[in-house]
Amino acid sequence: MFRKNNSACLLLRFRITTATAAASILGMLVVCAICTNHAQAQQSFVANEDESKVPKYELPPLFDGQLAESGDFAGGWSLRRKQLLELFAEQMYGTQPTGEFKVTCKKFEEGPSVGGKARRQQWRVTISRGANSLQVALLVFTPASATEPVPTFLGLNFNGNHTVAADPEIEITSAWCRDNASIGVVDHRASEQGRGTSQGRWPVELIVDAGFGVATAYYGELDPDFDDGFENGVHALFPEHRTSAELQNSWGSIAGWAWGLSRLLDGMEQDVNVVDAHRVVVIGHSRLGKTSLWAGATDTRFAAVISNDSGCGGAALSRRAFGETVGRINTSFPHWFCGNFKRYNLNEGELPIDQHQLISLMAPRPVYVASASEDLWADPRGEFLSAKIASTVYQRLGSSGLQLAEFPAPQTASVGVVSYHLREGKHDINAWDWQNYLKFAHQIVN
Ligand code: GTR
Repeated sequence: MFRKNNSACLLLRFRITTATAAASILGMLVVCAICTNHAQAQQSFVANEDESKVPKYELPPLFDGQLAESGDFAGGWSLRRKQLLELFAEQMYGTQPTGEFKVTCKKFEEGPSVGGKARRQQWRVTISRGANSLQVALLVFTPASATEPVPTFLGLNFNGNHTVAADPEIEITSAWCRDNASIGVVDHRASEQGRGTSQGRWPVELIVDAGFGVATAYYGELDPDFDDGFENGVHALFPEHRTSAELQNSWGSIAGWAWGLSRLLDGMEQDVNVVDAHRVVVIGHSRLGKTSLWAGATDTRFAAVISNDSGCGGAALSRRAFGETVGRINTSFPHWFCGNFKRYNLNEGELPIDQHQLISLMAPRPVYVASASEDLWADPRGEFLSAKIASTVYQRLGSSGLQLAEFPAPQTASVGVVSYHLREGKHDINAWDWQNYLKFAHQIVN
């Protein structure tokens, strides 16, 4: 009996050892493959900007034939949506933590702005977990004439709240900023010189004149945008959820910023009573457009979603490999996505998902995908196609899809439940973009 047990034990140990060895060899092979792909992606990357060189590709389906035929599309779609959301979290953006946390919100400043047209409020949003906490300044402008809470745009900014408007009362962030002498950032510290330098991207007057509010926070206060092994920002609140050799599906920075947008929405819901938290449009440009899409997908409290020039990892189809590619983005910004996403460097065809499915996760809420004609790095056509293809889900849910049949000429905007525009010009967000976003946002007002 003893012997038998002993040999069973030995056998078990042998099996475990063999399994462990096999797993580590497999692990090493996977790591090697990732490294090789990584190295290849790094070596002399030349972006394809020639439509005729886009590889042949087949997109993963929005839903299967069974759901298409079923009499209960909405019911089936909610299950399929959950499945897609999980795939995006597992394979691309990384899962968000499940641990408990607390959000509190305290107003620290208020006054008139924009020549008296706007009311400015500054709130300190504190996200805490046990003894640790993180503070983010939320800047809110609402029309001075508003007598009730207003529908509001919420988006993160790149360089600090003080860059959003030339308003001397706006607090200058003390968080880490990317060095940029032209806006007064030296030794990673922002300064007075940056005040108002991003105002072209935040036309506060236009927005409040249209009866909307606009709220923003500096993305670096949620998570500094450099590869720090997820030691700081929101990641530091959940050390058990940090990316490690075992945890390759854990949240990257884009997921961190998106999670932060949800916490700002928590704060707005709880305390910021000048805004209507049921009518918040989440918006973002470029990497922050990728972020607004992931925020809109993971948090259906956002009433509508706008992605401006979000490109690779945002609205653009990864399989087209046009402009910035998966390999390139993972090499330049290894902290943006989860570890698993690196498996798809130079290997987009193996992705179980693609970005048209991300757009479909907004349905039936209004979604706006926008591109700029000279922003080939972000693949305008790939962004358009995502919105166009995702429209099927909107239609099946009884709403309407994108009204444009073909990729349009520059300066064309099609504004509806699924909206798309191609602005003439470069990678940026400007007043023309916002004029269309305001038209779009009117549909959530009534
Ligand atoms: C680029 C990056 C893009 C885009 C952009 C931005 O360097 O390749 O994916 O996100 O930055 O955020 O401005």
